[in-house]
Amino acid sequence: MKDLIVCNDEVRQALAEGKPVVALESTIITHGMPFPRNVETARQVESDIRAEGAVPATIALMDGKIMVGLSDADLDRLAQAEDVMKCSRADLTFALATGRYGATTVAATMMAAHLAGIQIFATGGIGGVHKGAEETFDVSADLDELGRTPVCVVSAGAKALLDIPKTLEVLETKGVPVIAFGTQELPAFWSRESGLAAPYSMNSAEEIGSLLKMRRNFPDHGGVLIANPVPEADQIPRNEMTGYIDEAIRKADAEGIKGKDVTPFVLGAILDLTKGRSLDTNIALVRNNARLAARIAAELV
Ligand code: PSU
Ligand code: MN
Repeated sequence: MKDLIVCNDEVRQALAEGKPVVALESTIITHGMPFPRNVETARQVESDIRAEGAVPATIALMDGKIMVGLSDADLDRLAQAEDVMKCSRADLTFALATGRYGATTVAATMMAAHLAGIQIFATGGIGGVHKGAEETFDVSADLDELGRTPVCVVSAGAKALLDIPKTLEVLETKGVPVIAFGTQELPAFWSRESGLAAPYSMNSAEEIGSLLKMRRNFPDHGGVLIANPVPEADQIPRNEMTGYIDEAIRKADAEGIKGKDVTPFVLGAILDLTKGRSLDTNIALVRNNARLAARIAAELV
């Protein structure tokens, strides 16, 4: 395992010295945002984390290795490579064994972060139970990973293109505490509101830190999901978003999009329908999550 995980110097040193480190995923770069704003955002989010006094560790699979902390050159290679695999738990070893480039989803990033000794991970939105899952069985491996791997994931909640009530039910079944930050309501990614109460609410990084310290006594308890609402100024309100999401899902159904292609396709369709506004919101919420994750990481050192 030691040979499979390649931490860059900055991450290796921070982990050795017990400094705060925040993991970042790479599917958001390769499958979640268009070039070149994907790379600009990846760099911006890394510098947001540094500005809060933590070290960013962007995770991806390259040349048969789990890379933890990418150089500028690695990031460019990944963002511009064709045929980058979207890697969740089921795909991780396939990408490593074949030497393919793999972007890690929330699930695979949690696995890699845990192997590297990183406890906090910032992203945009998690995968969940898709609408119509009672027919398609499309339930993201992110939920299973949250149930088994002890990493705290800071997200902006679940996208309203998922079935949010069913997603909450599965998280509860798998024993994952879901904590809304600074609000009682579960945020819905582009929108601050979902119409659903969050199971729990906390108001400071310190409170979240104390929960995570408590969970260290229970190493088989899996992960924690933080749902941090997008800043007010950057949100697209729920009633407006619903129309775009329904239209994008209709398009995906009409074109027969299935399985792991659904989320990237729907995100792309929403980008067109909102004339790019959804991307600005997406970037704002990822940056907001990265800053909170860095503050939580500081509580754990
Ligand atoms: N949400 C976004 N952008 C993304 C994803 C989610 O706004 O790129 C990615 C994350 O990597 C997440 C994955 O883990 O989609 C979920 O995919 P699936 O539903 O196929 O498990
Ligand atoms: Mn899926």
